[in-house]
Amino acid sequence: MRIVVLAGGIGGARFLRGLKAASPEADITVIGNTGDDIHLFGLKICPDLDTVMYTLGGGIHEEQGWGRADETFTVKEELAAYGVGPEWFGLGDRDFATHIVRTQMISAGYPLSAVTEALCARWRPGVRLLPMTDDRVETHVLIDTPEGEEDAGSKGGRKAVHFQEYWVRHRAAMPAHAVVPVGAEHAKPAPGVLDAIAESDLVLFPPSNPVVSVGTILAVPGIREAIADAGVPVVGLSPIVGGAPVRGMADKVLSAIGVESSAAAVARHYGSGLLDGWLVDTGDAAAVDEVESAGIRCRAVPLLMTDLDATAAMAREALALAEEVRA
Ligand code: FO1
Repeated sequence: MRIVVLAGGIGGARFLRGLKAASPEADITVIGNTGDDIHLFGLKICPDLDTVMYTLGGGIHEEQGWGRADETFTVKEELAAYGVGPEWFGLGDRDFATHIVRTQMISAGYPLSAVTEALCARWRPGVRLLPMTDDRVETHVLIDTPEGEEDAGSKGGRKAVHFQEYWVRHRAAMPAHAVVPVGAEHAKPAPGVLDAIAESDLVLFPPSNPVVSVGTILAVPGIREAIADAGVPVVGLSPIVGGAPVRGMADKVLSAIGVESSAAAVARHYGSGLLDGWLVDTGDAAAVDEVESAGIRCRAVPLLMTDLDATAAMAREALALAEEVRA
């Protein structure tokens, strides 16, 4: 069974652990979001690719869902001692090595897809991890200019900040007026992405952020069309449970694109042109009829990834719904 999974950060990576447990013989290709990428201290950082690689490779900081376990922050402290910021993005010493190797390889001319393959040779995540594109795409968020932060980028009392600044520095505390994957319109799918979709037996949308993770991957020209035309079941799992994101702040970016934070609204946002099946949490069983009336097969099952068994059960439900749709 060849499965393609469009994954963002923490939710996507945790779901993949369950999928591997539920279907150990499956050949899984992960198309990873790179819109969260940020350049700091002269290094290219790929949060969503690293979260998948560390989570499946056994190096993740489990409670955080990002960064390495057993971290120290000596380099970060020394940078701060030189007054070199930003301090709000927590890069640990072990994590720095990943970004140094990545940046070194990119500077030597390797595309991000080759770099990711090289890093995964160490971590052995047990899936093929492809960046959505080798081109530079960085999500920016339009916010009201914070007090005293007017700068050249400010216009009409608003400014665009890098997604990580909005997400980590500001904790998404203020409304996002727009979310823009800068560069997406000129980006090409990375080598292997379109082939993996065309040759797949199933495409899954894990409970990742529908705007800044799955949405960003779908914004790369050609990917949405390839999935819609693949002629295989496309099944998603709602990241919204009981009207709120299980983790993270997806509601903030959903409102930016005018989508309410509900399991049914996210399914409708993806649309029946893309989605064949949608899993909602048992607490959202009332949404099943609404989703089905949108032409998307829907089931209510437990969707909280409380542990590996719970996540594997969710993955099995998604595989079962895919077979129901395929029939
Ligand atoms: N998230 C935080 O909330 N605080 C941090 O300081 C932080 C640092 C960080 C460093 C490397 C990395 O790969 C991820 C990091 N994240 C941090 C998480 C990151 O913002 C999110 O994982 C994704 O961008 C959203 O899925």
